[in-house]
Amino acid sequence: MQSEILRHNDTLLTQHTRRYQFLKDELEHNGVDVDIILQKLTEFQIAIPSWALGTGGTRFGRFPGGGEPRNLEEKIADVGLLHSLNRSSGAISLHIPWDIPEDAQAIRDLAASYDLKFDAVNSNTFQDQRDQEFSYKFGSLQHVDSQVRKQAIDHNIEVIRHGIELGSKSLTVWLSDGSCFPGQLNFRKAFENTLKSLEEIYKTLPSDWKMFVEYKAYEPNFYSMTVGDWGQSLLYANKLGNKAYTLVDLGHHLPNANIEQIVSLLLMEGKLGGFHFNDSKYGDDDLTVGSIKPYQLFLIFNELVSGMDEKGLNHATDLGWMIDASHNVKDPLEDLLQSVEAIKIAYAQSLLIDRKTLNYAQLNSDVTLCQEILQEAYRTDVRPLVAESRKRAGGALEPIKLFRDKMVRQQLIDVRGSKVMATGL
Ligand SMILES: [Mn+2]
Repeated sequence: MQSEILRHNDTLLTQHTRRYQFLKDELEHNGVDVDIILQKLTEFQIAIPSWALGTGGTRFGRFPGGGEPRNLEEKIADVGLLHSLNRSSGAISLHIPWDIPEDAQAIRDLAASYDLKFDAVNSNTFQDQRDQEFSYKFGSLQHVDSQVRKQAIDHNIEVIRHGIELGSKSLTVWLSDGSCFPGQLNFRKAFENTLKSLEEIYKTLPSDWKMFVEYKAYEPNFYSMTVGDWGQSLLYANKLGNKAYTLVDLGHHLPNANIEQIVSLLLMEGKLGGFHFNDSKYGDDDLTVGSIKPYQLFLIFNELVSGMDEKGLNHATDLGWMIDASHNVKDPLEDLLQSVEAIKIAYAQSLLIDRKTLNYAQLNSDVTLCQEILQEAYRTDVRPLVAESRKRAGGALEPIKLFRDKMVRQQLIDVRGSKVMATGL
């Protein structure tokens, strides 16, 4: 692939250089250190979840596009391919039990051969597995029956064990627990049961691990969710201890929630642990990042960068960054390339915000100037900057173009077949 990337970059080099030089001159004229921004862009990696490599499903139907990965090894190969194209997808996030590694060392070696790390491992107590004794129909960690809770706790501990074998450093717990009808659940009891269960899991976390408590406003439960919003997640994270954090998934809020403010306050409290990127129009739509609300994504990155800088955090490594999207109509690999690109664009724009002047404008309650500063950054076409950082890291100037020119999907179909369906949502 490396020689093909070089050839591809050569054919686009003249055009790219012209665009990049124009932007660089503009930015440097405004006092921006372009090399520092390129460096930050290169370091910023976004993990790919193993369940996003197949065509996503809805509860109505699923239309696999062919060439989907048939096993964990092929999922790793797909993420490796993405990473070779964009040099920004250097980690994979596994889901247990869909991706149980049979030979952990072999899987580790395979991932390393693609320059991939293992991001958070994800437990699953939102489905019943064929061989499990008790059902999660009425919840898992919240369940009224202690035997069900114990089964769910043991599963999470097993997930941590798999993660340790792979070199992962965090566990993401997302619970579908809640209720569909008023009166079904004693809210306080459900919270207490969930907290006690999480404590049991937390106790087994290695000292250098983090636990992410992901919230979601609704679905599959439609009356209450036991970890329904950032307030509830923060309650759990605070009670559990300093290895527990809140995880924000962009699709898990009620409509029009001010996610950037949530992010800002969680960072202030030192409790923002990780991030799941996607986009949505109505609910948890799992659409391509930046496809519906790119300005919101930029405003979120504004708060992320501002909050991380205030705390002296490393943008690339101190929080967990992952895509969590998977839908029905696009080639999943092209979709992921678009998502990563959208994230990098929003990140680059947020690095261009004139924070000194913004601070001055805020202190003077100069509302107009505040908006001008934000939109000056947002309306800068930073694509040549993102492409330049990718080129310097050995990636392709236009990953999707190369993916198509090389007919990668057809090659995958030739090897894997047209009727395969990857495990996933
Ligand atoms: Mn998520």
